[in-house]
Amino acid sequence: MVFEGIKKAFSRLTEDKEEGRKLLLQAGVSLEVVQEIERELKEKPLREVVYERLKALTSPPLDSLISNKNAWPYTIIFFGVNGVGKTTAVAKVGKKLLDEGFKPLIVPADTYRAGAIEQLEAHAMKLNIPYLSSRYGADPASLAFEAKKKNAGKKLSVILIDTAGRVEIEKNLMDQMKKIVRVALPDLKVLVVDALTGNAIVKQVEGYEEAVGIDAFIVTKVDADTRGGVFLSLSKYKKPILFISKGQEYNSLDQFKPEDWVDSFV
Ligand SMILES: Nc1nc2c(ncn2[C@@H]2O[C@H](COP(=O)(O)OP(=O)(O)OP(=O)(O)O)[C@@H](O)[C@H]2O)c(=O)[nH]1
Ligand SMILES: [Mg+2]
Repeated sequence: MVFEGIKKAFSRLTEDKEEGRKLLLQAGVSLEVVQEIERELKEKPLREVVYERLKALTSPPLDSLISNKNAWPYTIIFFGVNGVGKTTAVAKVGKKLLDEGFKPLIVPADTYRAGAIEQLEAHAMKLNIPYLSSRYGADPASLAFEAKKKNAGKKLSVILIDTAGRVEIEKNLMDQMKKIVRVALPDLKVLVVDALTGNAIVKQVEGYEEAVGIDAFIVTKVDADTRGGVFLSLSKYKKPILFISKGQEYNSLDQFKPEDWVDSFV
């Protein structure tokens, strides 16, 4: 993948600052990151600036995070705005864990959107991953609690909690998210973001960070992204990308490797 817009922007930045800046914003790089990059370019060559930013997004592999934990179940919660790919990501991570010998349990804690429970159950059944039975209107925090109780002390167990899509400014829904996190006490809080989002990513990250805190990102729809700005925008937050998702297939979940990506940008 080559991000032409960003490449062009970087090559323009030295000759025509305004034009370069505009192109970076168009490529989905947040204004703050554009300004940070401009400052860094006074000190370091472009390739280094970009590589260091991408490197800051590297995550340890998921299995190492889980293995280091003495007390299972290791609990991962997935949240984010509507339609970004949370439910699909839960299924894909579940499959990865199952393939690696862990014992995932899927928790359909989106008890809000019509069809959400069946959607996740269908994935779980197809993949042979156990799931907690859920019903619409049920309290997501109670579901998470039940899942933890069920798996207390079970070796290699990992609980994957799917949650309803919610925009960071919806106060009631964000309060509910806080409650789920308070009760589930997740080991890993994952904000799922869509690579195509553009500048709205800033509000999403900052809204969720303020409400519940974020440990890592999953970036979805990378297969459909021709701009690449999302990676640079996320680099501001000093949090890792746990996975990138590159399609609808279950095995389209990859580790983010900065060395594979730097040539896409410079
Ligand atoms: N091309 C592409 N499509 C994806 C990817 N991940 C998810 N999708 C698609 O995006 C759509 C939404 O995915 P979901 O997993 O339902 O998203 P969600 O965040 O759970 O949505 P809500 O629960 O409604 O908030 C589906 O059609 C998925 O197949 C990806 O990496 N690439
Ligand atoms: Mg969903």
